[in-house]
Amino acid sequence: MSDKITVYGFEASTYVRTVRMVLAEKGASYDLVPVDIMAGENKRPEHLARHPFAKIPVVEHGAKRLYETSAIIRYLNDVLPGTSLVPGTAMGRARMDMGVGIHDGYGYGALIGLAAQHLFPDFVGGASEEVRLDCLEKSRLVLTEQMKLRGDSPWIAGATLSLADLFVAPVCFYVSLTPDAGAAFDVPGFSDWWARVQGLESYQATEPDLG
Ligand SMILES: N[C@@H](CCC(=O)N[C@@H](CS)C(=O)NCC(=O)O)C(=O)O
Repeated sequence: MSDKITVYGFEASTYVRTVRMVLAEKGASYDLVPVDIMAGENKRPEHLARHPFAKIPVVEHGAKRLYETSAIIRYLNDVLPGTSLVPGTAMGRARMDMGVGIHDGYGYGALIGLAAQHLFPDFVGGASEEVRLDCLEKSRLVLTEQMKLRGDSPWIAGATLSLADLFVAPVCFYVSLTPDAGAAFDVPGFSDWWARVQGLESYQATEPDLG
């Protein structure tokens, strides 16, 4: 495959990191074009032309352009050589899809909401004890359910790393930087999985430089 890959986003974004972790797992090279959401660059006309809902990431592969992280990473997994990040069984794929669905539907808001209370409260309308406690409770529920999906397996969807793990890991990174990490992560099975994630080269290579 010779088409160049371009990722529009910035390295502090968890969804962008998910895409970058997939690219790292596949050993693919790419260009990262900065779109700083903290500076509102995602709302500028040139980015709205790429993503009408003003989000990052957007990925271009040659002449093809994609947005929505789950679609992007499914596509990258299919077209790039290397170990597949999608399980080979129907139940494995269902577990992965549940993990991704839990993350998109409930997990991202809860975990980033919790991290934001400590790390960037101004970006979410200011710190609020009520919001912090609500996000903490929801984060624990989400991580409990992700770990129930994992069961006795090393990874969320089974024996091998999948796209579900790569969705959940970047938001956990932010929570790990907060004083609520102990309470949020104190759910059955989390510590094993988290240690495994932190050992991934793709996780280490994409850690954002927060200055
Ligand atoms: N549904 C989108 C969500 C992406 C998303 O929420 N990205 C965040 C950064 S991690 C963003 O662009 N936020 C900018 C904003 O909401 O203004 C996807 O799956 O790609």
